[in-house]
Amino acid sequence: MSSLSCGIVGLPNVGKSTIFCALTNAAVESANYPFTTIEPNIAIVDVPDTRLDSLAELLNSKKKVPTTLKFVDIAGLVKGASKGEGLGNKFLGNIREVDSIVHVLRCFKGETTHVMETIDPIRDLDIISLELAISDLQILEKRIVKLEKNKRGGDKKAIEEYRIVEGLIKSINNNEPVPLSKYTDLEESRMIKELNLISTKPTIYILNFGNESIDLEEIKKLKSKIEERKESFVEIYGLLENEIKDLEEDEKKLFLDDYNIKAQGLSQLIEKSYYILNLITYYTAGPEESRAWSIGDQTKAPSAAGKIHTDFEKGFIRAEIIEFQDFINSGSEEDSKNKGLMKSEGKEYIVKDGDIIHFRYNV
Ligand SMILES: Nc1nc2c(ncn2[C@@H]2O[C@H](COP(=O)(O)OP(=O)(O)O)[C@@H](O)[C@H]2O)c(=O)[nH]1
Ligand SMILES: [Mg+2]
Repeated sequence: MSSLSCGIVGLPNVGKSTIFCALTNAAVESANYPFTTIEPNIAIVDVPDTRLDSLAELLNSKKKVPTTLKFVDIAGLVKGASKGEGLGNKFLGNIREVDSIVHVLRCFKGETTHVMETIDPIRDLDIISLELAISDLQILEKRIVKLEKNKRGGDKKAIEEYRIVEGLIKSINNNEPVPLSKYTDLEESRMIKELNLISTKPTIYILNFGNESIDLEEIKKLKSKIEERKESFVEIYGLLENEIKDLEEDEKKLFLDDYNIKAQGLSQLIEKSYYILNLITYYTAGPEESRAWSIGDQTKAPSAAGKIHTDFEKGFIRAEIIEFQDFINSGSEEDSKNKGLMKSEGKEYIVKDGDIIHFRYNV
């Protein structure tokens, strides 16, 4: 099973690797994957899921398998990366391969040097966004030259794609978010997907605080800038969370209370990263194993079944579904069934977040 990936990006010395390290070694590390740190810079972490916890507890499941996300610690980009500065092209290539972007902004002060000398996360955000945008523009401009030729030959597809690429160039040039919702047509969204643009990947920002951080006024400005971009952020004390990762839960809590930090940023980061990927979760549940499966929003039952095994999709007959709350209230599959709370759905059924599913198939 492959997990979707989140690439951690930002300038050098903003705390990316510290956050990555806290992620890989924290309690959230996936117990179901023996080598969670596949390569030094790739880690698979469990997505916290209270619904799965309840199911596994109710059914006394021997095994509990949450969904996972892959985090990739991408080396720091610098100003001029899109022109190849500081191995920029290689790192930009790595960013092109991930499904979403986690952009770390340094809000902590301290002795660690900063490539731009001063601590200014708004400036940093602009520097990185600009490099990412230029890198996308380079791809789009190459593409448009090619399309121009095919367009002259009267190729209908080329004419259509030309129109899309032109629109994308315009939005990126204007420093606007790419209006993905405008391209609802299946063919349009396929064309856009194939371009693999960084600008079309969902982004989440990490405001990385420390013992000493930038002042409240600046934090406020930064937050509203991110909100203007219609993107979201998580506040993290990266170094601190990395230091307390091995403590017991109650010790951790004491520590965080001491610093007056409410929730742990790391778990928030994982939850939000999952959310922005537009994923929903369905469950299979039983005494042997309770398991969470992630699928895209609007996925039909056979394709959801295919996540478990290709045979489930090929031989799909029907899906027997109990909604999460009904299952919990009834206490078991049997009791839900007896109360008439189990629905039988066919090939056209669109799986909903929280469905507990038993697939019937035939091979
Ligand atoms: N004072 C302080 N130092 C930090 C914090 N986070 C990271 N650092 C230090 O900054 C340096 C660079 O951190 P690192 O995570 O390697 O940054 P990266 O280059 O973005 O991967 C290291 O020496 C860290 O110990 C923080 O919150 N506060
Ligand atoms: Mg690093």
